[in-house]
Amino acid sequence: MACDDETEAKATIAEMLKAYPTKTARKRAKQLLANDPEAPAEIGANTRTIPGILTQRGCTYAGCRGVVIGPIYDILHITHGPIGCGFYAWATRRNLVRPPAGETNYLQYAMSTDMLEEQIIFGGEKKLRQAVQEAFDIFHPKAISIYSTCPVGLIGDDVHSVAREMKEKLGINVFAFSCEGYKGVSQSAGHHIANNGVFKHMVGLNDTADVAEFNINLLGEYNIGGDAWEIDALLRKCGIHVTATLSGDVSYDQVCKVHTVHLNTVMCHRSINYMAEMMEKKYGIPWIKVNFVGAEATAKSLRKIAAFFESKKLTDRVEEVIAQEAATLKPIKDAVTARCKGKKAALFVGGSRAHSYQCLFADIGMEVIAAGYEFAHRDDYEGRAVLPTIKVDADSRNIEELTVEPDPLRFSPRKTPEQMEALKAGGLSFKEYTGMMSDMKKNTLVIDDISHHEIEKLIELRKPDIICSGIKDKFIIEKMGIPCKQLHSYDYGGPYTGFTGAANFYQEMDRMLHTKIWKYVVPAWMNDAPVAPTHTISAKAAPAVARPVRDDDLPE
Ligand code: CFM
Repeated sequence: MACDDETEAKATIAEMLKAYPTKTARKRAKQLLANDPEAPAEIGANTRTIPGILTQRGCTYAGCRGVVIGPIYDILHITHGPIGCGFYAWATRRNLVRPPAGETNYLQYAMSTDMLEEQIIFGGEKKLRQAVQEAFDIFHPKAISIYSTCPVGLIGDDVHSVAREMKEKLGINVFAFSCEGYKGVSQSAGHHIANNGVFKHMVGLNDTADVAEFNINLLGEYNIGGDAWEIDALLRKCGIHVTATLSGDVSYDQVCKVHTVHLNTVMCHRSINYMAEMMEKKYGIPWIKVNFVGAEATAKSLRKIAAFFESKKLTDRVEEVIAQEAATLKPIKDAVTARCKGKKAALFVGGSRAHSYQCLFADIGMEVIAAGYEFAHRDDYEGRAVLPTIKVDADSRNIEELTVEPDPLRFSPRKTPEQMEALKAGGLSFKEYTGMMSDMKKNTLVIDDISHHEIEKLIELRKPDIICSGIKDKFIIEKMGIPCKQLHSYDYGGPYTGFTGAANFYQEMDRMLHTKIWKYVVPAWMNDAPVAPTHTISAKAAPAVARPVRDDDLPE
């Protein structure tokens, strides 16, 4: 049966749901769909994970401290909470930095108030105050940022008052985030909280713009594996200046002047669309969605930026760079395409890359049979057009929506309404993201917040040649004989953005798909004697498809 067949897609979904209790199956059914690119169906997204399904998701603290603000290298980040939360935020995300000589970099440190039982019972504000003072005395940073973890919210420490008090006392910028892990259904809530905090406490503090003819910010790019460096180098070649990348390899001072640029470009819509919107309302900076993952996508994004500036000089330069880069890439792309064309990939990651990385697979003729996000919202799947129809539930109501007004002095639209209309008429879309589903083929599988069980079923029924995922399922997938590429950390690889990054990724896929090692992988459960003392099962009797032995495999 062809893999784009509707019956097969629905049968796969039914098979995935079969193992669940009725109520769980009913809830999960809203999050598993056979895709229709012409009319993306409503997907259940950004809702609570069903306990026990083994989610890939992270917590709100991870989204705030770990994802959006953590990469700002010269802010001193202090986790207010038990030591485990601080420890697990220590250098675990590969957001690389290369500060200019003489600049400070605190990213190698993990600072925590090391909250103990005593603070849980009697309150932790005193210890937080001491920690901020101690950190200041040792490091003298430009800014200190405080992050609340779950117990802080439960006992009610007022971290914001401590921040205000210490800001006044020390004379540096000190601000706090109520980003307790439980605050939202995933790390996505942490992104929103972080966006609000960056906007309130940093954006707008320095009005001196960089001197550049084409001056932009790159929002939602975190320099994992050096991705932001790759994009920056490419933009520089074209003559486009980046004031700040939020928040890959970026300094506090750069963030303070992000409101001075001509244009905001948004890479990861999920984590930072709030900031793009707020900057447009307050300062008049328009934003466009870009994607520098994939050669075709990169070329398209460069052309979009050039179109905004309406400069022949820039357009010509961009075309020249695209032609040069594409020519260098072509032999690699052709060689890899010849070897990988038609191979099947599945992607389950985050709130952005499950979509953007499909462009790289398309470049080399690979087929994406299934994809899903961990924590994205409906607009990331179905497109921003659905925003007004998304129901605000109790969980999203938990997160503050800032009321933003045009700045009385600094609001300055970068283009006149007539210019904007002309640009739109010419095909440039602003404030728009069409979502993942419209770019996926009909009847491919779309699965939100996938569980381990569903991944196992996908492998069993649809036999993808490679899965892109994260650390929580990588080794389960590989023990089943399927190569797994981590798309969060890149498994020590990368960069994968721009043209050079695309070449890296194509070659990595080629290596992973063609190494012979996968043939030798025999899952442990296919050979090992069962643990159950009263039953035996031989390798011969084991199921043909590799999966853990279940109760109903065993004799009565
Ligand atoms: Fe955006 Fe990201 Fe992602 Fe993300 Fe993340 Fe990430 Fe990600 Mo891991 S900001 S949504 S919260 S592109 S850390 S750099 S890889 S899950 S797909």
